[in-house]
This record gives sequence, structure tokens and C-alpha cells, in this order.
Amino acid sequence: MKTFKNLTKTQQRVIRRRRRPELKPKRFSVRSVLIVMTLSVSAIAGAAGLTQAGSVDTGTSGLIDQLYRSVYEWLFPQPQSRRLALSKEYIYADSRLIAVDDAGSINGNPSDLAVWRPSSGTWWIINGASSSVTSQNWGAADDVPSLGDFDGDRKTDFCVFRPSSSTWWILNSSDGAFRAVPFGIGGDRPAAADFDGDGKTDIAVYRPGDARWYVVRSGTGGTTMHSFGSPGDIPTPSDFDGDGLADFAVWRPSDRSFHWIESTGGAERSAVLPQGSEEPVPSDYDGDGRADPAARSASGWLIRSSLTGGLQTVTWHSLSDIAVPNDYDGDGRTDIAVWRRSNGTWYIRNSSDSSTRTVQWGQSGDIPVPAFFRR
Ligand SMILES: [Ca+2]
Ligand SMILES: [Ca+2]
Ligand SMILES: [Ca+2]
Ligand SMILES: [Ca+2]
Repeated sequence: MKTFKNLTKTQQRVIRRRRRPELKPKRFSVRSVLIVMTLSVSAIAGAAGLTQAGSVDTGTSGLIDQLYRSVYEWLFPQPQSRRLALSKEYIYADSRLIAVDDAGSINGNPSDLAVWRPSSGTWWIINGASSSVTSQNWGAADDVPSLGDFDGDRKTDFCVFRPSSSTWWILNSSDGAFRAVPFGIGGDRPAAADFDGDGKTDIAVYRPGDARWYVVRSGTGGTTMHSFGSPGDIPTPSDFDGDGLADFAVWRPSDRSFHWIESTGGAERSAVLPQGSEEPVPSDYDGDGRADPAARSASGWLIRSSLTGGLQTVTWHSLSDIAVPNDYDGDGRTDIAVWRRSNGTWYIRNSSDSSTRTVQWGQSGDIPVPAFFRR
């Protein structure tokens, strides 16, 4: 029989989150308050000549977000209850996994800055405070860094996917043991995430030809196949419904839309982003526990808040930089960030106070892989 005690830690956390009495509004539903807020803000924006959805500038959207946040914080007065943690552990940008925000970060630990150097197969890591450096040789040129928490110790493990043999090479952070797991065929894209919600990364691939997902569920060790997507789609598994389990999700470049299946309930959802959106960067920027549909365009980052439904546009460096969104200031919200390939510099916009952090870490030819590696 399934009891609370024998549920996984992730499942317990989700249930505890649902049980928290502080999360219940005292007099009004969140929805009703947000509707009133939306109408008020729309009226203000309309009066100010800013009625075109999707064209609000950073200043206005910042004000709107601030208003929403004030209401949110009034409804959920206790910071511990309010800050639910980032919704996902896997941040897919463009066509690959660029970051892992492990469960460890829900305790307020910020992500490390890290790069993987294909020429030598070396991982170079510096911690959030820029005071401690770690390096590890793991992988070879032509591998694809596919980091994750495969052993479930809440720290990211070094892992590469070798396309030539479709093999996953995993080095456990917990005990230093390694394993090689053949999984996938030529042409598959690595799409690892925690689909079964047991706190361990599940090895997974997305097969673009027939839009099929193949997952090794870490909970049972069994393999499942799921059809979702269309030819040309890019896999972006994220936790859009905020239940702690990654949802099958894709970015469709042809019409700038995200499509996903909610892991709770199985409903299919989609979100269209404005004209000019080029590169998917979904993540939990507003910190409500659910991934926000987001993309980069020539004019900036376009983020559709899952909390407010509003669209925020933030101008942040250039499209030629590599997107590296992650939670670097440890406030439970993803920070907009890029890594410049020419000089290895990180430009991070801290979500806590919108301040800028600039760090040089890595060099031309490296692949940025920010995550919670520290050990
Ligand atoms: Ca798992
Ligand atoms: Ca989910
Ligand atoms: Ca969110
Ligand atoms: Ca943050």
C-alpha cells in the first residue's frame, strides 16, 4: 500500500507543498485577486497608451511585475511558504540542455558557473562566491554534455552523451562510480529530465524523425515511449504545471510556440510567443514553481509569466551570446544570463534586485554548463 512514508522525497515535498495551510488565501482566491489586478493594470496600461500586449517595455512590465509580486507576497506572507523553489531541474535553451538547477538549490544555494572544454574533455567549475575552483576530466571531443543528478544526491553529476555510439557516460557525485549506458540511436537528441519525479535524472532521448520520447525511468528502471511533438520541433522538457515532474515539451520554431503535456492530469497545453522569437529559453523566472514559456529575440528576452500571464521583455546583451539562464543569486527565481563565446564572460541579471554580475570564466570554444556541482 502506498503511504506518505514510502513516497519519494520529491513526491513528499510536492504533497507537503500542497498541504501547507499558509498557501491558502485567507479571504480571496488568488485567481480573483489576480483578475482584479489584471483589469487594473490593463486600465493603467491602456491609459498610458501601452495596450498592445507583447509590446510593453521593460520599465512598464517591471512595474506590473512589482504590483503582482506585492499582491502575491500579501497573499503568502511567509517567505518560506512563498518561495516554492524553481519548478524544474533542467533548463533547455536553443537545441540543448544548457543548465541543471538541482534540488539542492531550493535551500537557497546559487548555481555554480561552469564550462566544459571539448578539446580536453575537462569541466571547470567555480562556485557562486567565486572562491572555490574544481575541475574534472570527463568526456571527449564531439560528446554532448548531458549533466544531471542521476544518483539523486541533490548534486549535479558529470555526464556526456556520445552520439557516435549513443552512449551515456555518467560519473556519480555521490561515490565516484561511473557507468556507461547505451540508450538511443543515431540522430536522437539527449532529453534527460526527471520525468517520474523521484529526484533522480532519467536518461531520455527525443527522436526528431517521428517525434517520439524514450525514457529510462529511474524509479523503476523501465523504459517508456511517448509520442509527442511534430517533425522540426525542439525538445524542451520542463515542469510547466509545477508538480515536480518534468513534462514532455517541445518548441515549434515554425510558429514560435511551446507545446507540452501536463504530467498531472495529462492535459495538452500551448503558448505562442511574439513575432521575432528565435530561441526557446523556458524556465521559472517568476519563481511560482512553474516553468514560464520564454524565448530570445533580437529585441530581448520575451518571458510569459506563469503567475500573471503577462509578457515581459528584457533587453540583455546579444543573440550571438549563449543563453545560460539559471538561479545564480539563489532566490528561487531563474536569472536572465548570457555567456560570451569570444571572451568567456558571464553577464548575469540577478533576479533578486536586477543588478548585474559580470564574471570571466571559461574561454572561446568552451560550452557553458552552469549547475549545482559543489561537493
Ligand atoms: Ca527520475
Ligand atoms: Ca510537471
Ligand atoms: Ca513560473
Ligand atoms: Ca535568481
